[in-house]
Amino acid sequence: MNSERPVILKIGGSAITDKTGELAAKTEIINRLAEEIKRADLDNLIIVHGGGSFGHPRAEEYGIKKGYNGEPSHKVQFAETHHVMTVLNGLIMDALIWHEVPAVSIAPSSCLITENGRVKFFDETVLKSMQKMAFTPVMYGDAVLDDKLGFTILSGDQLVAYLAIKYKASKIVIGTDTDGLFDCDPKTNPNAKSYKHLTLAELKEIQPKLGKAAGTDVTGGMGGKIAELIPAVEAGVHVTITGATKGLSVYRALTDQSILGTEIDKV
Ligand code: IP8
Repeated sequence: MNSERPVILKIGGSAITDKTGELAAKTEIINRLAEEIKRADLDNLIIVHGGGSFGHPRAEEYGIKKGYNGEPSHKVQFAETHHVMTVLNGLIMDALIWHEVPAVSIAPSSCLITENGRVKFFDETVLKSMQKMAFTPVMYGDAVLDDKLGFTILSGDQLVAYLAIKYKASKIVIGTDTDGLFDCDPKTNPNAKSYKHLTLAELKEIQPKLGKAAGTDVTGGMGGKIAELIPAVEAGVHVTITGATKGLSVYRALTDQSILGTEIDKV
């Protein structure tokens, strides 16, 4: 029986895929992250990954987030958007299992329904049993059914915050493609200044200024992702944002060591 509060790791789609391409996985990074997750050896870890160049281009092209348009072909497009997420998920599962992490995939579209894009119903039965047996559940941003819209896109970040609040997570670790949050885009501005530590009040102040993603992102780039995390920070969950593309950052964050990145606390 596992009674520890969970750690929730979000692996950003921008870190594990090339978001300027389509269906372009960065398998070396996925593999190294799996190695770091194994090395961290956490009993109560929940992993959530993003869509990157798998989910986002399809979701954008087919207008999945806006909801069902009544055409039978739109349902096939919903199915395809969900399916490409399972393909990316499969690559991550391959790497985790290869590294002997007891990882089992849980598709959000099979246990969760939203209402106007917000989580309304979540059947936690399987997730809880997995946690009791110290499996590592792996979820992801997904195309999901929606009570009002027919279907929509659930971002991995909304899911992370939802799970963190529901299960009183000890912390959230976000592995992304930059070393934390910056005052401007570090990829285009060499003078970008990183935030080492932010309080909730400071986070709320900078959130509207945070940039859009490079490539297609139907869930709003870094600004949208941080907006989703704010309720978890409000609930007192510590958040660490670090670079997943650099070796050992995620391992260090998972094992409470100092990292290059941004630490966020309520006060
Ligand atoms: O990358 C979006 O998840 P995110 C998932 O966490 C899809 O925003 C299907 C676009």
